[in-house]
Amino acid sequence: MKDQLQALEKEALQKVEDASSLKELQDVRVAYLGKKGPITEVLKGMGKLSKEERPVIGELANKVRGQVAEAIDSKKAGIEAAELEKQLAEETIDVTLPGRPIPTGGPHLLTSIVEEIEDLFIGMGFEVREGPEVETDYYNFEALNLPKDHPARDMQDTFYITDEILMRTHTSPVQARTMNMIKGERSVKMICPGKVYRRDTDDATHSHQFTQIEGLYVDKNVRMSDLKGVLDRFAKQMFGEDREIRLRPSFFPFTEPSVEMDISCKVCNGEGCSVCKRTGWIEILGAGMVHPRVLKMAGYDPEEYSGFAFGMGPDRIAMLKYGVDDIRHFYTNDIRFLKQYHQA
Ligand code: 2NL
Repeated sequence: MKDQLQALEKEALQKVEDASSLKELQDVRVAYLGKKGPITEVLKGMGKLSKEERPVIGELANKVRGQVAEAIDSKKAGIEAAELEKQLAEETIDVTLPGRPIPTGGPHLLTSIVEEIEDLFIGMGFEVREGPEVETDYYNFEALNLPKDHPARDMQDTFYITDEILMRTHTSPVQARTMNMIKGERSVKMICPGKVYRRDTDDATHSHQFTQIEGLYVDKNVRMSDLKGVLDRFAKQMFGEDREIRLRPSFFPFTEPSVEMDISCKVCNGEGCSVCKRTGWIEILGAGMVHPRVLKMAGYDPEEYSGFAFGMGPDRIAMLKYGVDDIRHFYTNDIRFLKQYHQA
């Protein structure tokens, strides 16, 4: 029995030695020290032993049990330490590796253009004002000399919320509201950028939602030559000091007289090319002297005050300045398009 126990001890210690994982070690523990293990089996046969032998074998069995348990515990600690080492080694962070780039955004091309135009007019003493995109029929049309039956309303069909409330078709209502607020008590010199809406079918040059910047200067003795001077400065600063402007007669219900402004073509310098459709000129904006009826509705005495106004589309200006061939690029948010215009 003694030999049996000693052989078991040797065998168990060897298995502990060979175990290479916590699972294998646990299997050894169950196999040798468990209730159905061989040591327990040996002890069951103790009844056949003599009185003198019993304590000797009992002691030996407990000693073997203790040795094996101890070997298992120390091996377990060893395996655990090794596993921790391995895990730490695997999870080592190399702090000298380059960081992953964090993608950063930038202003949208239209935002940049609008801000550039704002800065330019602020430099000439204009203030920037914004107003609601959901407007009343009164401020969007009536106050701008577009009464309910006016044929020019057809060109500015829009999205109606109710019969009297609509998505604004231009930013002029912001100017009408501002004049109304001041009630003819002092001059107004402002620009108003913002989103506007038209009931249009989207294509390369039309969008049901686009941007507009309008300008207004109302004071005593404002003349057409003031308009021409301001627009000339704008054109040169925006498109290059070597640009020329030209005013052609036009019509808007809210200005009289009305003009359309062209700039000399930058591509061919006025010679005529495909960009300017062989005319040497490119249309940039519409303008005119504020219609006396518009001044009067806003609370100004047209005998005392006069003013000029203009309106332009930053979408079109951005397309011309950067050679963008489809207005929809501004609104489909394809990152490959937008990224080209991120300034450093
Ligand atoms: C264009 C033409 C224009 C105006 C807008 C205006 C505003 C008030 C009074 C008088 Cl409150 N006029 N705005 C005047 C002339 C032309 O826009 O082609 N825009 C894209």
